[in-house]
Amino acid sequence: MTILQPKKGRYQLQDYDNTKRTFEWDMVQEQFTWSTTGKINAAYECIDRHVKEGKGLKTALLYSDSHRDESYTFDEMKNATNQAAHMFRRLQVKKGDRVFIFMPRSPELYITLLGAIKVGAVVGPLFEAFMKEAVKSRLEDSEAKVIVTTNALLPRIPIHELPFLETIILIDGDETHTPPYYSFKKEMKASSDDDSAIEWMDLEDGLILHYTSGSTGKPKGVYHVHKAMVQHYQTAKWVLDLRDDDIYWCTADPGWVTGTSYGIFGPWLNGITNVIRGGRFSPDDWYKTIEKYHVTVWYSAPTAFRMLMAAPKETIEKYNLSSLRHILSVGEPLNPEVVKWGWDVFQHRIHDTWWMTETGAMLICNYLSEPIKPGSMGKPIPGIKAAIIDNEGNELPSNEMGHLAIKTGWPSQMRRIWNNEEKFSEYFSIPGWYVSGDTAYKDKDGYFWFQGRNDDVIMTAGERVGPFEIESKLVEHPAVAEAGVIGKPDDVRGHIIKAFIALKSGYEPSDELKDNIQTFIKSELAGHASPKEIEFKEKLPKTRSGKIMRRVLKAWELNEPTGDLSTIDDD
Ligand code: 6R9
Repeated sequence: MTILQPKKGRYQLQDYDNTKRTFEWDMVQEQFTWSTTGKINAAYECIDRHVKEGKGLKTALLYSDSHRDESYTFDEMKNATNQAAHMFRRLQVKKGDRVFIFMPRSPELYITLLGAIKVGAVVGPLFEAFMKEAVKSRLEDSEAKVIVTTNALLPRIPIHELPFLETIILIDGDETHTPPYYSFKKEMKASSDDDSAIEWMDLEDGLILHYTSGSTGKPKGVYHVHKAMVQHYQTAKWVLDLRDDDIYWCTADPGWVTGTSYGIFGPWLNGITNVIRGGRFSPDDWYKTIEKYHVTVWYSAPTAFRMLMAAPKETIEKYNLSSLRHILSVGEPLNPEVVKWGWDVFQHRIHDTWWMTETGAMLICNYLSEPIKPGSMGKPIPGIKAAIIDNEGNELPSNEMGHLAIKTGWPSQMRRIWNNEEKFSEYFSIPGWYVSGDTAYKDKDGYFWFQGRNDDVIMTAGERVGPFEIESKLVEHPAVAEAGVIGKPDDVRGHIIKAFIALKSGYEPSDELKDNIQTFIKSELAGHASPKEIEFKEKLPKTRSGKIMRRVLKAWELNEPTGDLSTIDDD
């Protein structure tokens, strides 16, 4: 596919090259309270700051699910988060305590999360789908003191096995509860909405603890500090291109880092109207949401785009999606086929962004003002240096595959892995660099191309093959909805390529179809890249954030234990 040129217009990052030359992070910090008081609170900067600046009546949150349809102004959010802060204070929450939030998306999730940050707690958001063992291991590891949850999820919290857990706040609790259980409604009613509960923090004080999506093994508690907001704020401007009148929708759940960095901090630090849609994905529901709220900026993930792409053509034709002006993607490689689809159906480029739970915010991105090479993650944001390095830390020439690494010291870089100093230091084993664990190359124009997680790269008959390239080609085949590719050990070739494929509706597995797909890859990509084996599956194992778990495909193949499956999306 050819390069997609930018549309003419004025964007928040108008001159990439010049900004890259002149920008420094300290310039951003200066506009928050930090510059006058030396202290900060990310929740205050998200909400209260805008009220103080006269935007109290602006809509902050547009929430809906199948039962509720509500909207909150910045004024209302300020009062509600202050009340939540007073509630936490009364329940003895102190600066640095871990407060976990375990519930489906709802306004209360956002209110309690920000309220806990207001009193200086380190918040830990958990996907509602986690079962008992997953919940337990995270609460245990973090020594959580408080959990906010719902009656329905309560059976999954083994309270008696968690000595540190002192307080359980039930969103749908009632007057009859006795400690350690508290009713959210009752406690909120008893709380003042003044701002005296706000704890003023240092830039390096704890903000959030995200247990990673686990696409590579046991979940780790990635610890971020308040200073991360500097990068959330700035990338939301440059990359999401947010402006005052935007209606912004990030489809991610706060249980995943995208759902906090860009579902909470990025938009609200910029005072933007934020759409939250509860419930599960369906193409109709998603298009309806864009139409209903006149969404202008939409941040989602390849897995969702692929599902929308697989829906019948008539689905999209029912809706008016003309409000959209900017579409972005994160979480997995964005197949060129998906970019092409986006261009055809929305007349917009889909902008890929690359980052990780550990990096806290976007690092390599495509921008409205820059050309896009479909299949590439784009170029580093101003203020960070990304490179492809070898095992010794030498930078590799363009087009050579190696470790994707970042020069250390960006604002939203993780500061610790909770309780795991050793794991933390593994990321920094090459002095001066953060080593991401992803393999990539950089082309002569400075664009980065994702090749795979380090352990996903396949060596077959002496050739190094990135699974992503083959998967992208596979999904171009008319019968293929999704594909996951692994290397299967082989005595002769080292590894052979095996593809797991979910078919689009209307197609049935058959040997002819296998042949046809293999021939397709041979003629379109390369003989050595064609999967020697193909297995059809109803669906592929994916994390809740939509990443294909190649680790699980490998374990299936080798009849090995699949390891930690707490983050698998199995409904
Ligand atoms: C934000 C997030 C991080 C891993 C990362 C990489 C993969 C993310 C990507 C991408 C290709 C992109 N990843 N964005 N791969 N292109 N644009 O996803 O965080 O859940 O921690 O995952 O996801 O492998 O290392 P997290």
